[in-house]
Amino acid sequence: MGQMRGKEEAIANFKYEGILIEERPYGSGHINDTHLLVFDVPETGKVKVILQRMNKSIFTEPVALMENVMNVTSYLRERIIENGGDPERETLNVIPTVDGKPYFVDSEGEYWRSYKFITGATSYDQVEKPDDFYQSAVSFGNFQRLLADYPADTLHETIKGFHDTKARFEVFKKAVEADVCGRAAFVKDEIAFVLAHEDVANILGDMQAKGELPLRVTHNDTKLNNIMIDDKTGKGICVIDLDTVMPGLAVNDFGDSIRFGASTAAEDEQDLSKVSCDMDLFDIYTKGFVEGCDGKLTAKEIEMLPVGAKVMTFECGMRFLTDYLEGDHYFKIHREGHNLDRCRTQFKLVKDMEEKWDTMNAIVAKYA
Ligand code: ADP
Ligand code: GN1
Ligand code: MG
Repeated sequence: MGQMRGKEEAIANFKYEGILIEERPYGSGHINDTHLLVFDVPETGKVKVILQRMNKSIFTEPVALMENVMNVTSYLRERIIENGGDPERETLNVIPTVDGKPYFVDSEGEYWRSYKFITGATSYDQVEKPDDFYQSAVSFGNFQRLLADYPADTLHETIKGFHDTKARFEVFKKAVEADVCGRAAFVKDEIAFVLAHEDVANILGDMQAKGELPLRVTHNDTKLNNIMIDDKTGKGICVIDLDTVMPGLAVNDFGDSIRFGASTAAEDEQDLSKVSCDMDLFDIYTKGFVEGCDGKLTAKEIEMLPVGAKVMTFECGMRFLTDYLEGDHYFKIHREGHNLDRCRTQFKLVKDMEEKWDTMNAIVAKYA
């Protein structure tokens, strides 16, 4: 009820033109509430926009988050114009409120923001054509390259320790101990799997602490459905979902893409026999990412790309399992046991990667 009213308030307070003719929930993100609005604008015709209620329990500082988004998108806009690109389609464009703010706070204290809709492009939940995956790799690589000189220390850390896998391992152990929903007994195998992989939780943090991996401005949520692919040219045109742009590790941006896009099945597939890490897709993504970063990655970073894939997949599975144990308060679920299903696909992928480890390293070596 409250959310309904909040949405109407938000619609009335953003600087929109024309008459609202359609609105519906949109996309398959796990975090924000996304809506598509369609306006009929005199002389222009139909204009679509994205309206999102930001997830305030996850992003506890929405104002700082929107400051990041504004700063990063204006920076990208300049780079895109310098390169002769189209800033209306190649980066997110925030629609301000009538009083010029990048967000709106409704009467219940919920935060809303709105983006111009990127038309003529699609965000895919699963790889349909291998080239789409290649395009997403080039786009995420380019994103990192374009932001290589961005003053990283001016970015707010929107979620503290977001990819601190070691810290997430500790949180996981606490969730098992607390077992607030009495679910631990049903997931003994999955818990044992996590505990047996403590080394995976530590490896990247340890290397970063020793200065073996540089901190860069990274996206940190590099799912295939966070890239818009042009319907006509098939090119990756825009990186979206900028909530987690923060200093991070390049290998994690690579890895998160692999865990989602190189899987032969959906993230929540229940038939685990369908889930594996496709080595052709792994190859294609590696090629695109290394090309997109265009010489910016160190030899060590390239060497550690397979580790990034394994760590991000392990971490994500552990996060899903933690959320299952804690009563599904973080990721949106659409059925009973949804987070457990998601956890199981991730652990199946980790096992599969362990079996294909030599192949993965050999593929990466080709592009080093
Ligand atoms: P979440 O953090 O919940 O994943 P996203 O910002 O990724 O939220 O948005 C969810 C989905 O909405 C995206 O996967 C994409 O399909 C769609 N979307 C978001 N922003 C735009 C945009 N500017 N233009 C077109 N589609 C968009
Ligand atoms: C969330 O927001 P979305 O759906 O793109 C999550 C990612 C996870 C992903 C798993 C802010 O991504 O970290 O990898 O779900 N985003 C946040 O699908 O936690
Ligand atoms: Mg998203």
